[in-house]
Amino acid sequence: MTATERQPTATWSLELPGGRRLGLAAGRPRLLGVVNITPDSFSDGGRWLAPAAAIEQALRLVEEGAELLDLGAESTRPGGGVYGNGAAEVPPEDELARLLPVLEALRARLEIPISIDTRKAEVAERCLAAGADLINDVSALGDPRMGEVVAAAGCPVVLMHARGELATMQAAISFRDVVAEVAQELRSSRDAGVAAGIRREQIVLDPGLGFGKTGPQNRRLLRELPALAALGSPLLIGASRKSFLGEILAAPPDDRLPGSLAAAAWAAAGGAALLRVHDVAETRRFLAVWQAIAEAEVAA
Ligand code: HH2
Repeated sequence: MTATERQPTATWSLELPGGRRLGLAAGRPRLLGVVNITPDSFSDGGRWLAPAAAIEQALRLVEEGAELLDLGAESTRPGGGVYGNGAAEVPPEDELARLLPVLEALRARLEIPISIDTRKAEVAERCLAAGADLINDVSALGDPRMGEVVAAAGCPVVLMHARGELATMQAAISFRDVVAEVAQELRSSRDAGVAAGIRREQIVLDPGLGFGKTGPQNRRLLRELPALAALGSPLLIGASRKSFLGEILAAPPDDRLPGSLAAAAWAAAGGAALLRVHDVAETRRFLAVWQAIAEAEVAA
């Protein structure tokens, strides 16, 4: 094998509710379009809070090439760093009041998988009953009932790495070897999911860029993603518009696209299977060229 030859690609087939399937491949990431139905998300808080605005934004992202949608109704921007005290906690009934009208309208119109970005088992359960396909849990089963809810639905789940509480996690960051420790803690989260009755093949792992990590630690995780890909589960990467890109570019969240694209390239090269992005059209076009170059030797 020459230095430029590609390794065989790892693939997965996740089972969605209703017997549908979601095929994933390492290094050929599918795009998960972010719809923040929140007043306070770090990059677009308040823009899509009204159901009609959120629905329109979701349909636009699908038009632009999103292959999945990620609906969230509670900002998770961490406290203790650039975001001050971090996001306010949202009671489950408020989270559901924001999510359900949008989810129901989109479910009636779209076939593509819809993920719910929530840390609460009650919210996950109600949304799965209303037609959601998978759960994106940034607390990796922090709610003691989440494992049971996901296992009962049989749906896929994203388990994201984070340490400590959202409100303070940027304040006391301490890793000796961020890549090794995140890998070890993701493995433990996956084991906990399996112990709760979730099938291992339904678990997606995410290093949680920006969650309790410094800029250099986020960058190291991206550069050394193959070490996390070696865990054998599909990887989701959420780097889009994050402050570790902004601190290099000296740019506000809506002016970080070049950084988001650089991160997307590293994520794809490192074996990501899913990218969570705000700028779907641009990322789609960027990755089309990146992919064509990456696979040139196969076609030429
Ligand atoms: N990042 C955010 C939210 N959810 N989920 C996963 N799996 N991975 C991530 O990196 C991730 C995530 C933060 O981004 P955003 O939703 O745009 O902002 P906010 O949390 O302020 O709503």
